[in-house]
Amino acid sequence: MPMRIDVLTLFPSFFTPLIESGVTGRAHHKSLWSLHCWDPRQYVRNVHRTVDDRPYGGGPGMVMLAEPLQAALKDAQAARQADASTPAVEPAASLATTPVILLSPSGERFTQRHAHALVATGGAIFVCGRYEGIDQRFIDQHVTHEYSLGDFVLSGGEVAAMAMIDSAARLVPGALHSDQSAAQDSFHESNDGLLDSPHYTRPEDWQGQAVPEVLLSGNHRLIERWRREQALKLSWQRRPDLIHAARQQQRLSAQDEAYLQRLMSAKTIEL
Ligand code: 9D3
Repeated sequence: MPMRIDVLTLFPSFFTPLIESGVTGRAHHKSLWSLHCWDPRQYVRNVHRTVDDRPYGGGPGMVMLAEPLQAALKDAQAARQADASTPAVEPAASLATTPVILLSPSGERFTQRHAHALVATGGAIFVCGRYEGIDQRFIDQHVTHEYSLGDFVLSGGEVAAMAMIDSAARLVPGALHSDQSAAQDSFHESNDGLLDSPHYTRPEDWQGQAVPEVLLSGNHRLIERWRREQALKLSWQRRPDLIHAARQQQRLSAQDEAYLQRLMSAKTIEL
């Protein structure tokens, strides 16, 4: 199922790297997904092409007008509808079920689970805010989901939208060279939601630093166990929440628990 992404943005040029470069660029070239940007400014008739105005009630900054955003949204929805009624595209990408996602610092934190959901729905329409924000009435009328990248301040929604689109586009079937790469990622289900273990390549000795011996052993069971323990150790050190989540989902074996026990009782973390 080809995924279709539509973006409402005052800065369409931000998004070109996604379709030109890297994994997402190659997948786009293979028509595994498509990207369509809609600039609200193009829907304003006055000479200044005004897309913002001063906030009612006063205060700093400007607020994006509802009307140009709605006009852009209508065209995006109509284009998706036309796309969905061509035989090549699955009906799953239809208007009624298409999420309208607002990028917002007040939104729910975006995770790998949301990236998978984006692929499953056949894409979404992203709404990027600039200035202090968007007229709440547009949000109330049209937005179905609000997502944030995390607790830091961006200049607008574009960079957040790019991150989310990137995370979804690389999951589209056929986008990655091997299905194993996605499966070994941090946060992916088959890594039980743990952080990734460290990676090494040539040379065997780099500036006096050796590659861990086990990786040169050729013993694949031993290597697998070492990587699992590295993932457990790193997650325990940096993201104990991921250990707790994996335990709650019963994704930690008796062997994993024994290793974690040794970690917690060790005076140093050389294990
Ligand atoms: C003064 C209050 N600010 C809210 C924290 C105003 C404000 C800051 C930044 C309003 C909008 C923005 C622009 N940010 C986004 O549009 C945004 C965002 C972000 O800033 N951080 C993390 N995720 C996201 S998703 C969209």
